[in-house]
Order: sequence, then structure tokens, then C-alpha cells
Amino acid sequence: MDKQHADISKFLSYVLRHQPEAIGLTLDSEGWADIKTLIACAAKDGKHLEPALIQSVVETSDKKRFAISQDGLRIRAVQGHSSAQVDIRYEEQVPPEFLYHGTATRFLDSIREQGLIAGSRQYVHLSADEATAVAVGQRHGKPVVLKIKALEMYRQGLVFYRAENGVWLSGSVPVGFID
Ligand code: HQG
Repeated sequence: MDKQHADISKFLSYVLRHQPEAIGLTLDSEGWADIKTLIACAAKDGKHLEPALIQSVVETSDKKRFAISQDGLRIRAVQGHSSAQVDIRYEEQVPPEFLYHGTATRFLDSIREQGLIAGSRQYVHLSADEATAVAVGQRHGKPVVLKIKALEMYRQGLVFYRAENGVWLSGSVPVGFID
């Protein structure tokens, strides 16, 4: 991804996950924004976007962060939201036996006490494989990967979802399920 694409991807993450109101944008409860409206709101904010550029950012996103609706008119972030405007009705999924959470060593004491909490996001994010979890943890410092007894959690009644891009979501992970 070149710098222009990376900048737009960051901007889209900001307005489609966290602060749509910062540019006067409204998202529906499934997280969708009208692309023309998004372009107009961004323009007022001094950010030049074009449909083809947005399309290309969506297609080249390493983590497949965004989706465009079938009719091509709307865009949303597929996970990672903190905005209260959004409450995506993900379908419940049976998780594999283990999922992984990448974090930084400096958070471990707190995690051992409280379990994993969603913090400012709506869900705790879990990865299907350890390599992805390392990359997620690296964003915060010296990475460490926690192995989560996901199927056991599920059997005890905790709910799992999987976003379109393969990221697993759970409301929290109590300490007892961290291997
Ligand atoms: C930590 C990226 C202290 C948690 C990635 C994490 C992911 C605790 C941090 C997505 C804690 C939150 C999400 C506790 C959890 N005490 N720290 N009890 N419980 N934490 O960024 O999972 O590039 O909100 O371990 O690929 O790092 O944005 O979550 O370190 O999928 O598309 O609190 O973001 O995707 O940090 O990453 P974040 P995350 P994008």
C-alpha cells in the first residue's frame, strides 16, 4: 500500500469506526455510510476523495478492513468500531478450540487481573492464528500472544462473532479462559 492509500485507509478507519461526527457523517446501525455523502463530508474537511480511490483502498487493504455494498453505493468498516452509532448484528459463530490475542507485555499484569476487556472498542479482538496475533500485539510494544480457550468459553455460554475479514470478536475474555 502506498502512502496515499495508507492515509486514506487511516482516515476511513477514523470516520467509519470511531468519529463519523467529526466530519458530520452519519452511519446506520450496521455501520454503512453513503459513499457520495462521505465524499462530500470529507471535502468540507479538506480531504479529497474519489469513488475510484475509495474502491482501490478497499481492494488493497491488507486486513480487508472495509466493505462496499453490493449496489456499490455504501461503505462500512467490517470490525473495530468504537462509535455508539454502530451496532452490527454479527452472526453468532462456534469458535475453534483455541483463538489467539496479541498484546504487549506491559498489559499482562492488568490482563491477568481483569481478563481481556474491550476498552474503547466494542469487542475484544481475537485472531485465528498466532502469526496474526503477534502482528496485532506489536502495535502496542513488545508483543506477547495469549492462547484463549475459545471453545470452552463458547460451551459455557459466551458468544463469539467473526467479522467478514476473519477477525474474531467477543465481548470479553474472563481470566479463566486464558491458557
Ligand atoms: C489490551 C487492529 C490492560 C489489549 C488489529 C490491547 C486488531 C488490556 C489493548 C484490532 C486489557 C486494546 C484490535 C486489560 C485488553 N488490561 N490491557 N484488562 N484487556 N487489553 O487496539 O486487539 O489495523 O483496541 O490486549 O489488527 O490491539 O485497526 O485492540 O493491546 O484486529 O484494522 O488493550 O485493531 O486492526 O488495543 O487490536 P486495541 P487490539 P486495524
